[in-house]
Amino acid sequence: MTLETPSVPYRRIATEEAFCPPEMLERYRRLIEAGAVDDIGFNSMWGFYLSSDSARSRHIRDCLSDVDDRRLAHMDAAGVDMAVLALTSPGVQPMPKDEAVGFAAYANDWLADAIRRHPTRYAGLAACAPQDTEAAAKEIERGVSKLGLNGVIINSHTQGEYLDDQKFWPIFEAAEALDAPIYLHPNSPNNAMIQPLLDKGLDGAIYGFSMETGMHVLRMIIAGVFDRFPKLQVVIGHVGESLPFTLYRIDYMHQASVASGRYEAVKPLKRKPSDYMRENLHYTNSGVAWAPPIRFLQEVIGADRVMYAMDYPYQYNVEEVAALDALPISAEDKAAFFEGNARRLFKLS
Ligand code: 1DF
Ligand code: MN
Repeated sequence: MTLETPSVPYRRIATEEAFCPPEMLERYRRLIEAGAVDDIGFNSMWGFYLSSDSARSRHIRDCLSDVDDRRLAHMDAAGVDMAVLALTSPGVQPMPKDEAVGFAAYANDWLADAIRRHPTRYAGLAACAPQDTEAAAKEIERGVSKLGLNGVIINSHTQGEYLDDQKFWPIFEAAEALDAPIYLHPNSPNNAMIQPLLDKGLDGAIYGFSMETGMHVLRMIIAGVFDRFPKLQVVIGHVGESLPFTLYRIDYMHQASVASGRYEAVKPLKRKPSDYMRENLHYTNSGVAWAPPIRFLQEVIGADRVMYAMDYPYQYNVEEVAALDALPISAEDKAAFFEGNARRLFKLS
């Protein structure tokens, strides 16, 4: 295999790479046509990507389900040695409960087959259906222990519900027990928050995704998820969905809320919000091939928690890899970013 990008003293492992079995887009099409999903963001985004004739939409449709020649050629052209694949957002989460449980298992089997065909190029995350928490915990166990998957993908809210609700905590229990990280990937903002974003085209990856997912992580921290599951590791993309930039203010205002007793839901935590952000979260640069926020993350969080991601096929730009190869950081931090941190966290051999 010859890479078109220069050879470098590390392997490039991309960690937020989307796929889906072809049947999933067919199911999305049917659900949308039947008006069966009460989710404005889902209907808007997938209604568009499934019907639009734009080059971007066609690229997304063509690439998502190809985990053989086309994707490998794209990875080769970009110099990506290995991709950690995850069921594209919002995965099974908008589906009716029973359908979601069945399709998560199907998608995990499909993914495991792809990894078996290309074991040096792919690893993957297990999907689950939070709609049925007990089934989700079992599927996580099956995905990691039996299929050999490397973690869990959850595409943020499930029909407007967030994982800080204790009914979902068996999912955390399973992930923590298996030492399997949970990638909390964006979803469109739910119906209660999407309208003023949608009005100006801000609901998606441009801004709404980060708002929604950053809020989801904060809800989990505030609810005490990491006091209850201290070994749990959650991965967030898009340079931490912009959260680390406001870390000082989050600590300050959280403490102020606790001290003044303003909110019933804001109870004292064992540690500061920023402590969980440094010890229970890992971060990827997905979608952000830009040195300043990556270096900022490495400075305030730690270079051992910041990993490379491309966000294929939504953001496939070969030049971004060269820009990241040129990051003005130490050789050691760069190797950790592209390879070492992902190897350690996802247990890649
Ligand atoms: C988009 C972006 C869609 C990302 C995604 O999944 C996604 C997009 C449906 O641009 O519409 O994962 N992303 O992570 O940036
Ligand atoms: Mn993504």
